[in-house]
Amino acid sequence: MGLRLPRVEDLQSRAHGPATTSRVGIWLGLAFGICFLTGIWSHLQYDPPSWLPVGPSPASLYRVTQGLHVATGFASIPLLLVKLWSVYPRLFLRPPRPSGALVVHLLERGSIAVLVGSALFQVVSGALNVVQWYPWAFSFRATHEAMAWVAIGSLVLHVAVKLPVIRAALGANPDPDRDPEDPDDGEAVADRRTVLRTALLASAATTLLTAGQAVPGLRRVSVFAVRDGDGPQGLPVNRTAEAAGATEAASDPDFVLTVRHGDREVRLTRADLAALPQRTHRLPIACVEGWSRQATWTGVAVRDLLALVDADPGSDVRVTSMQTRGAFASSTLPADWVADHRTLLALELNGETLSLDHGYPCRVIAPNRPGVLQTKWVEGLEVAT
Ligand SMILES: Nc1nc2c(c(=O)[nH]1)N[C@H]1C(S)=C(S)[C@@H](COP(=O)(O)O)O[C@H]1N2
Ligand SMILES: [Mo]
Repeated sequence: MGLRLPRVEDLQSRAHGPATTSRVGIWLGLAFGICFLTGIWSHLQYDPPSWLPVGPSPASLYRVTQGLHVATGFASIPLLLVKLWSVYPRLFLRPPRPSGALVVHLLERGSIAVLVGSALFQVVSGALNVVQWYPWAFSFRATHEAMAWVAIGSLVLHVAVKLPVIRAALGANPDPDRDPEDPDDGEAVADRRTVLRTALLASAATTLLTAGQAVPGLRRVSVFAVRDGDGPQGLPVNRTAEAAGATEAASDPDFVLTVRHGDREVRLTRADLAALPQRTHRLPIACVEGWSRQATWTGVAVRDLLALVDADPGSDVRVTSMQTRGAFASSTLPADWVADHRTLLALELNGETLSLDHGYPCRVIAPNRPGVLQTKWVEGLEVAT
């Protein structure tokens, strides 16, 4: 017996085929759609354009959108795998003979390759970002966003092309591939149900095992969560002072914060900051990696600090930190956030002096902001002109 490439017919199990593919496809499309929209939202929230109706309220909005983004991303993984399994025999379809049909065939295959490639890239790069492993040289954020457009574009094209097949598979006849003449067909339907049930269960399990990092009641269930909710002062730490190379400067007793507005400048020691009127607010840290946690923060409102240098509270403020290594050493607080009295330069967390890893001597905490922009170890605030 000679060796030969398998043919589609060799690989047909009873659960393969459009009925399975379409049903998994609906769940996958839903998860991917939510993941796409919340992802674009996150991208916009990093640097809100003026046309975007987003501000400091509601304070937990980003917590919800980013929690959904990461949860639906993880939910997609088993669905994507099952969907690929349900169609893989088609990889061995032989191209048609007439050359016109061949062009259409190649175009269709090409668009599927782009869709599968970009979808796999999104879930893999997203998952690796969550575990903070960056085995690549490109910018995660820019690439993940660009590929999101490629994936959603090819998905829309794919659904449009397959609409007749999807319609037939899901159409008036609830079990379109059931042939009443064929006694075996009841089993085919049962097989398909098993595959679908397994896909949904695996997807729900993946979500449960990770989503607890954002949903308080689930924390104990979510053994796969990257942040279990533990950390000094009841809050996980994303990057320690040591990792950011901030330990030395941040623990210097001669620390001063500089607040600058044009040529007006005020320098404040930590004792000076503690002597200013203090405000306390309950606000979440909502990391882009999906974990989030509420905490009680006490400190000086950024707008009160601007008043010391006669700056309008409706100004953008550039925040710089003492960090010497890695990204996110600085951020810009947009005017709408600065004007909000809940936007703090925090000195205390959950009733205690900030620990070094949470940003001692002072750090930014603002409502409805991506975690990466809640800058720790702050040494400078400068009104942007
Ligand atoms: N200077 C500085 N601030 C930073 C970071 C950083 O790497 N450097 N990480 C940010 C990220 S990604 C998050 S999620 C929050 C987490 O705050 P926490 O470590 O106090 O929980 O801090 C933010 N502030
Ligand atoms: Mo983060």
